Amino acid sequence: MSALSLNKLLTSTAGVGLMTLATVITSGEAARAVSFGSSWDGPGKSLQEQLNAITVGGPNIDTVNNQTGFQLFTNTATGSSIGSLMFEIAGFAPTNKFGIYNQNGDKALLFDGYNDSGDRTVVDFLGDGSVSVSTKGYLPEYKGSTVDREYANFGNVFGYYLERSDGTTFYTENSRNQGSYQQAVVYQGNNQTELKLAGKQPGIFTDNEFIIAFEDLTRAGSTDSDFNDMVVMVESVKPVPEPATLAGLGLVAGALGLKGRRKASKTC
Ligand SMILES: [Ca+2]
Ligand SMILES: [Ca+2]
Ligand SMILES: [Ca+2]
Repeated sequence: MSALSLNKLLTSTAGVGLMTLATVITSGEAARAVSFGSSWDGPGKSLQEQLNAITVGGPNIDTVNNQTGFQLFTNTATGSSIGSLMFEIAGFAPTNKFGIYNQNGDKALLFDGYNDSGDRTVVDFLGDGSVSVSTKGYLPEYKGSTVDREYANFGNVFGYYLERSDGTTFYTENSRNQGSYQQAVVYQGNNQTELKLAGKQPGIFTDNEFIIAFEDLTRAGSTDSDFNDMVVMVESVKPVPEPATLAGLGLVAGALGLKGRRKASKTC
């Protein structure tokens, strides 16, 4: 193959990769804008109003324009992530469960139905592939009590889920939801807004922290789309592209890598 045709091939390969990436990013952009309905919980209970109510400094979080579209995460260097249950404004609050799931659909429970505002969980992503969860309750009847759970062969690429008592489960990955509807909105810390979470000291919402806000009614049925039904802040996690995006990035990286090597060899 001549240098010219190889160059053409590499350029077109890079082009395909970039096009794939562009397509994925475009679909991600489209998926991120969820429109809120009028909450059935009454006045002052919308996600925007509830976040405003705990904002003690800096700009308010904009629940519409600050949506990230993040769906999957992995751990950061500590190998451990803390989650704080911010609030649940839902009829199902006493029974809704919250946790992480992996790509096989295996679940690890972080907050049980009885957990409430102010409770916290720690997830350790262990070197043997298991995860260890330790959840502490702060309601008077649970004060000081910690529940530990272990999950083998879990891995460290995960999304967040909300599971109702009837077994209906909603995922941060839209593709896993009934009708592929978006059931969670995700916000990343901006290093400016100061929040006061239930039962905690106030602090800056840093870019290492994320708010995961779930809607517990499916859009296939009757729903208020208020996304205030289970709201949890997590930290020490990093968003990862979805599998489709990973494939696109692989194509791009491969094509660019080949181009880079070709250029390097030409220089010497
Ligand atoms: Ca609600
Ligand atoms: Ca609860
Ligand atoms: Ca709702």
